[in-house]
Amino acid sequence: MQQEQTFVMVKPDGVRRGLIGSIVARFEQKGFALAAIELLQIDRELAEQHYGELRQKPFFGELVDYLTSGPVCAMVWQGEHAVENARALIGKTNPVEAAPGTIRGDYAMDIAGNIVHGSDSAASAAREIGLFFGKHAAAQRMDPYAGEFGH
Ligand code: DAT
Ligand code: MG
Repeated sequence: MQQEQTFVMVKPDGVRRGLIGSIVARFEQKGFALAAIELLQIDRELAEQHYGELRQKPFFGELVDYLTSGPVCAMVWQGEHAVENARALIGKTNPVEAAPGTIRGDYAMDIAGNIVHGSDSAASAAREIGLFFGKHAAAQRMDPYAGEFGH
């Protein structure tokens, strides 16, 4: 069995709407194994690096604003054909086209707020896992609940 890892992230509106548990449940029920999970507030530099290939797009600024608007839940999920299986579970980029039964099809209405990210290839997964779980990211990490709960 060929094991693969993929990077999945619940974006800030998914976290705000309390959808982390529902999204995690879908990955577990599908058969993925959770390899890493962390709630973190990312800075603009990390958001820009993550979506670097979209830098020239007219919506890039809004995309970075969106991704840095609150904590995200970064995850690594593992299993057979993890990249393709995760993309199938997540559904098409535009929630209007995402089939009911997929995460975007069931929980999102608009492309600018499509609540979840999944790597598009094994190479992207390796790059994104390094960005979010590598040493550099760990050094930059902020406590999303700083000041609350007696922190
Ligand atoms: P995906 O997230 O399905 O891999 P992508 O990599 O092409 O899609 O784009 C990354 C994100 O950018 C996407 O999840 C939402 C946003 N986006 C893409 N196309 C957009 C558009 N035309 N208008 C606004 N946001 C867009
Ligand atoms: Mg993409």
